[in-house]
Amino acid sequence: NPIGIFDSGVGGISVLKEIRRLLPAEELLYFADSAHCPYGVKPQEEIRRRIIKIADFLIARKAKMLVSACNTASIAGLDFLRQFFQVPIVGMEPAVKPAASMTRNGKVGVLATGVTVTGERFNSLLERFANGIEVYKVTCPGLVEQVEMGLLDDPATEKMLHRYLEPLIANSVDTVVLGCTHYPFLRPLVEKIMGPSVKVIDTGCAVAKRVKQVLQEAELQGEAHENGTETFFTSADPVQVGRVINYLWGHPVAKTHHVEL
Ligand code: DGN
Repeated sequence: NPIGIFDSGVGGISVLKEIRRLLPAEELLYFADSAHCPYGVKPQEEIRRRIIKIADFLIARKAKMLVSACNTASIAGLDFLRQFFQVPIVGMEPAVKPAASMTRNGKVGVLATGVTVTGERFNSLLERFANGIEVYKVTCPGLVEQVEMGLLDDPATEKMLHRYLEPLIANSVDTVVLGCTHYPFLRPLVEKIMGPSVKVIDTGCAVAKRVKQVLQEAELQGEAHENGTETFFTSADPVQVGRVINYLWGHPVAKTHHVEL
């Protein structure tokens, strides 16, 4: 049976890539809720309504496990989702703990959506792991939309990032957390703007490891086929979203299917 992975849009493909790298034999379903993107400015109730529908859809397609490849959805609704579904559910959380142990000057920047950085789960991360560390939170309106359009290397995207990263540079932050799954696609730009002495971290790889571990613990690993498959779904225009998915995934995807939820 497949693993069901979802995000508000195409950002979660950064996590999908890590999962594929660690689990080459698994069948992967990916749902991009592009018609309702971005989640980062929506009320919690609305995000919860969306992810319940998506989870229902993926479970109906026999998903043996769910991965919320979206920090916003994870912060807003992971515990909520767990009340309704029996399958294991893995979610994202900004890499506050690794950042706190990596910083040398005690100054860390977190790039994430408004919902993520105001969420209770995020505050509890800060309380648990970032004692004595100065954490600069930066919400980045418009950045997710640039990635949704596949504009990774665009002058407008770079300009926007410059504006968002400026306060971090001004405060001599030495570690930057990419707290939204869309942002790893902008890592080269972030690194270019922040300069070589600043560390940039995200949680895609850690989450993929967790997915593998949970599968093993629950004895849910797939048969060792030669190659797993990926199937892509979107709530928006499949041609347009499919084009960006192809670009971000790195090689052509057979087809992106439209699903109205
Ligand atoms: N990719 C999502 C995240 O990790 O938070 C959110 C993007 C959005 O919908 N704003």
